[in-house]
Amino acid sequence: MRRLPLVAITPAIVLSLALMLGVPGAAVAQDIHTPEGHAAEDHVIHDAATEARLNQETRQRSAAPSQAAAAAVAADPGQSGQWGPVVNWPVVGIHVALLPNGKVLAWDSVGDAATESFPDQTFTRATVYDPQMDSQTPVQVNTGYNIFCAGFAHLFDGSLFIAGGNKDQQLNGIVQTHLFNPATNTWSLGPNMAAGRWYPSVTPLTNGEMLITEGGPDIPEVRKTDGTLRALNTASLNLPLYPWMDVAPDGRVFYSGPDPTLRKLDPAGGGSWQTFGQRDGINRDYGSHAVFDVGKTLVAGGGPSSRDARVIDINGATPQVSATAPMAFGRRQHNLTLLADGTVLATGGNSTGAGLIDMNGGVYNAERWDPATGQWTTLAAQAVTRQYHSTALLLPDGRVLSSGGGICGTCDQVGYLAKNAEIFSPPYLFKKDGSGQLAPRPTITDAPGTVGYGTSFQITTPNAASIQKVGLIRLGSQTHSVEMEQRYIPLSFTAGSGTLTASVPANVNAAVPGVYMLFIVDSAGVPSVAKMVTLDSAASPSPPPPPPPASNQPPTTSLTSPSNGAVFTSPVKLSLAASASDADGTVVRVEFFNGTTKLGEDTSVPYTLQWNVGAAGTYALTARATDDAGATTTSNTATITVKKKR
Ligand SMILES: [Cu+2]
Repeated sequence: MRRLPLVAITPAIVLSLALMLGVPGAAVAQDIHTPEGHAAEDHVIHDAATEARLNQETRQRSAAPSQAAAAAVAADPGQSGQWGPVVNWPVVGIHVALLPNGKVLAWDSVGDAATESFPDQTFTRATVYDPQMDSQTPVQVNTGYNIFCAGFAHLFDGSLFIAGGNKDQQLNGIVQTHLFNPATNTWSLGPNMAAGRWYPSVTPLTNGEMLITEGGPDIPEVRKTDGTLRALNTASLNLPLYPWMDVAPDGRVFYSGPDPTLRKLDPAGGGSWQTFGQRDGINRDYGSHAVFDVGKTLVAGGGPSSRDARVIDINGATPQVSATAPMAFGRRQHNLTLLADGTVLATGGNSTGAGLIDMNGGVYNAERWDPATGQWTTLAAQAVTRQYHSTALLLPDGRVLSSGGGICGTCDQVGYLAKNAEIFSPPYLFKKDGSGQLAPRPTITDAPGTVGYGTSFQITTPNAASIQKVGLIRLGSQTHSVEMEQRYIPLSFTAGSGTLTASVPANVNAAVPGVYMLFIVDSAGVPSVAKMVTLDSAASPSPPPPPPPASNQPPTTSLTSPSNGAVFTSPVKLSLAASASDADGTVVRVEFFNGTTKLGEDTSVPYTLQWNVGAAGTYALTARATDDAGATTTSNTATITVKKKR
């Protein structure tokens, strides 16, 4: 075995070495960090019969390691959870989004064989899966485009906005944007982007706009609420494919990875970036992230199949990164998914650093991270290895849909295709008495369909007295290990008789407006089935009137010379002097008066004036100061007498 020289080895170098040296069972031929390398990696041509064989082969080759992994954890589903059967699907679950009706929209590309083997790229295979009926409804994209490798997230009304896709057999990006209407299961085209995008991220913004980042041109674009696009011309920045972008409590968009440099994008106007420090020393290429609380992100795995996990807190001015327990397994090509109780589930991936797929390195056990303890718990093993092009999505009933995998050159070289899905029931759904029976669940009898920010709302439930947690989870949109929008919002609440009164955060950035799943969790840790609730800023109480502009304080001034009552003999050259200051600004001038007659002025300290007095008489002298806001103050009066020379 060759030893590496003892030099400083960065994670990036480790990863590169892993890619160069390869790992048994893993075929890695391309640098998948670049769009070109990725396209080359995906380039494979084979027929439907081969695909069917691969699908079977993957299941067969997963069987033994899956069983070994299952044997390593308690069989009691109350401790380890439970995986449902593997069910064949009409598409590979490469892109999945939960719809407001509780169904799942999923799509892949143009066929079972590799995308680039098909000259016809004018459609996309897509399905709406109903987890309650376990049924599929074909919803093929019929706009004339393939939305393979697009970015997507929900608009305020729960419909889906999709940016980019696959243009041709060379795997170029498309300029088209799409909309999916879940009420009618129909697709439509939106405006064209400035250039084609393939592997972009889409991020819902607080004001209803949708941010489109990377996957092609470095200038982000924003879908405005009127449906047209604007470019962030002053925010051009090269970032990795499918960047991890989530709205921060301050309204900017936080970039948490996959590369280690933390950043924020202000999408207002032409856009601007702020760069912070490094998250950690790991380039978390094909790692995953989850926004598990307001302004708090968990990142885990990625790069060389790291076990490492970190928490990033962006509630302050500067991101604070803290360590948390590492996963039990190193993972890459896995998925992090929020669970109904605000914990985080890790599923799938490989532990050997393989770029896309290692049939001998699959991680079959799920793991659950609890933010309250910072610890991971190893859970039951799924039946099929799920690595590149696999996804995981929280369902409204608290289970997790784990689907997809395959469709790439390396995948075919090693016999990997997972055109199927399996559903995980987390331990919270089972009794803790070892019986393996489902636990009784708290129920939401009623809750409003729309709530505003900074308001309270009533949740009707017969379980009010036992509820320990109330939270909102935004509908998920996941592909390529990247969750584009899911986030957990804990709600404070009080329990009454048969009702809970829950409070929605006042900060609209904490929970971007749109459709959320409302979960209540009882004292046994069992979650309800979710009720869909729309967070609507327009339904919020009218904001308090803006504070009046800070009122200007007038300057102060005092006539210091001559003194009151002074007597002079004419002719005399009088020296007038005044002091003046302004607490909230500057003094711009001091004028000197005899009665109402201005004698002259001075604009700088010391404020003085020479005044030649010829005529005898009594004079009432004042100074008047003016500040930078135009306010004036008149000084004390010095009454002086000038006598005639005898
Ligand atoms: Cu891909």
